[in-house]
Amino acid sequence: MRRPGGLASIFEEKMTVVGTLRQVVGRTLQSPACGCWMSALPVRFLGTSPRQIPEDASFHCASFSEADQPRVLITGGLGQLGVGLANFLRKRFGKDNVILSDIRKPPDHVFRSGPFIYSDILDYKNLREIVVNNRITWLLHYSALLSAVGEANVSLARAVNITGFHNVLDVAAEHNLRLFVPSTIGAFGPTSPRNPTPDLCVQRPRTIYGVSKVHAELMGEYYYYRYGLDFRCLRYPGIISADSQPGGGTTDYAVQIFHDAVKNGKFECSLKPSTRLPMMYIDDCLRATLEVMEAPAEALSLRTYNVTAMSFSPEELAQELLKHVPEFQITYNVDAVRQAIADSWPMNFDDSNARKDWGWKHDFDLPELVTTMLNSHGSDTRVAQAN
Ligand code: AKB
Repeated sequence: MRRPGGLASIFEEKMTVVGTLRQVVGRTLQSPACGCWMSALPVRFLGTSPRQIPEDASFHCASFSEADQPRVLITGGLGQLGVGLANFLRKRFGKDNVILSDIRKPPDHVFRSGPFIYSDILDYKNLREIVVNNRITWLLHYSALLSAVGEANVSLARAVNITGFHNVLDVAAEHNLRLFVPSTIGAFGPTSPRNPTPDLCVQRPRTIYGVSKVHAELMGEYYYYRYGLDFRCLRYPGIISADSQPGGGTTDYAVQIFHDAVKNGKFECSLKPSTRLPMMYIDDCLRATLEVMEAPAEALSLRTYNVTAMSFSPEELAQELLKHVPEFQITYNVDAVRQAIADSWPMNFDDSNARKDWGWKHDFDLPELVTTMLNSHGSDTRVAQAN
């Protein structure tokens, strides 16, 4: 807000801003983690969206007492991971402390399993109202278009993955939330080292999905250094789950193969037999997410970590499946868009920093994954007959 006082005072004000910015930039470049000193700054001059950052805002690392249970909001809750994540977090923090949200109507079992509300991340006021009315302290932001579907609808992917994320980021900063955003192996590209891919290296993805995720990683880290926002981010590999289907990803074949193997005994794969990608079973993914959210701030040397559990190709997965379903057949009908995406992604992911800093350790390797996935497809299947 501008004070009255004519041109002279505007000039004075600008000079103060320039001076303050010089100090801030100096300190930002030197200053490590906490960022609590930011509370002294005239933030109204610094944010790009003054509507979203009040004059008297003070940004601290955590706004809730650590003894309290967090009040959690999950956006994009009806995607592949949201419902499982809500159930997992509810076991830990209590049913009513975890709110699932989406723009779609939830199925009955989801609606009955705990709080569900409408939230549209493209509507800043709607998001803010939810955060305020429900006293949210943790926001886990899962709304996004995935890699293959993003290429088919770039403008929607840009709106949801980038514009929507800006709203989330500003609401999180304004209300001192701990913000989790999933990133992905898709945040790397053909010029990144692919075997293995470390946390810090060249990131030049060639999909709108990847570009939006690099953007989220950088903006989140910027808000952390700049405003002390407690931003935490994991780069997920392909996530494999039995109960929920992914929508429009390049790694989706590794989920679909189980459905088709159990139902029909055969599967047509959209990637070449030797296409190696990092993967993880959903239980490991949910646990990694909670662990990084609960990690003490001083343990985190990074704000964005690679995490992985295993790495395999379609032919290796098919070999493992054959041990349980001897009549299983895989054929290949390569989708050029998905193949080009997969060929630009990491083959193996280096997650040693996550293991060192906050003790990340996966439980499920390839044999364990295949057994668990087949078992969760029920006992009246070909799998049971094969066993
Ligand atoms: C996709 O394939 O797009 C996602 C991912 C690896 O981020 N599953």
